[in-house]
Amino acid sequence: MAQAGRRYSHARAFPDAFMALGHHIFRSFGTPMRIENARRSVTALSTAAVALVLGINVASAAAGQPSPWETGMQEMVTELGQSVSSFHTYLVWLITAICLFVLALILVIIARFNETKNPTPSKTTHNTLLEVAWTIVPVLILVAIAIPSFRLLREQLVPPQADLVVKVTGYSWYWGYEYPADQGGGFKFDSNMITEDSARKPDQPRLLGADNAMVVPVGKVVRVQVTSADVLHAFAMPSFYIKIDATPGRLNETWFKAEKEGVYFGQCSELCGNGHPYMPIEIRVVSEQQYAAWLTEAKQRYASTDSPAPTKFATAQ
Ligand SMILES: [Cu+2]
Repeated sequence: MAQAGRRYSHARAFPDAFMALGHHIFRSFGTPMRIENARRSVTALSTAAVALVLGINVASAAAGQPSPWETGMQEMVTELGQSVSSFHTYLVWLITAICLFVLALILVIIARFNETKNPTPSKTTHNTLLEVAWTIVPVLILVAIAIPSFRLLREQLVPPQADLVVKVTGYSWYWGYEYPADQGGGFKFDSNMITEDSARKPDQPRLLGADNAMVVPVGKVVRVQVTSADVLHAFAMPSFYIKIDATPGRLNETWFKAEKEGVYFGQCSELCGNGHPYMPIEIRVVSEQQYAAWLTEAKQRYASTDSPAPTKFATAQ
């Protein structure tokens, strides 16, 4: 479908789903259609409409980074992210149903109770059953939203027992990562955006690739402690469904458990100054063996002589 849309020269100007929709409408006016064609068009139309409604990109969204004309969320690689993504879809369906219901009511009113059809309006002012119903039904809808919503919020805000703690510090305008010594680390390093196109690895998109990535093992609970050394920043990784403020003088905390190995990209998400768009976050999720190898290598590469005492994260607050 997305391919069909791209045949037009102005295809780039609209999201794929929208183009596909336009393409099929255009075709249905332009040529006499046979029944199968009509049926196929209806299927394509409804698929495009559903894609638009659900915010799903017809050209599927890639994990770890944004893709052109993506309208939905990035593919989630944490269980929490997947739950939130499903919750989002559930809400869109709910909102759609409510909108269609209200639209239907308005249309009925326009058709049946206009001045011509209904010249002498009824003087009814109260209807107990109706009034109870339109109070209770919205309450039930809100409860149906609140229960899964608070469950997800709790899951997000109460971190499980961590396998690994990483301290992240926002600077103007780069990130610093610190791995505690009692977990095989004992080093810290800075992570800057790679500015030279030629210096980027093939899997690093422009403006998102960092010279030193944060590396974590797959399937482990990683607790991220976030602070800032100067102004407000925010540590955000869309594929993990995390975003938390980096505030000077305060230690914030979030967590994730990445289920899939890969390279994931995020950005500072608090307007922090003129370098704000140039402080990407790159997280490489690797196997445990690769992580162990990286730890050994990182300890030598980032060996620092200025702070021999290991950082005590437990007392950092
Ligand atoms: Cu920032």
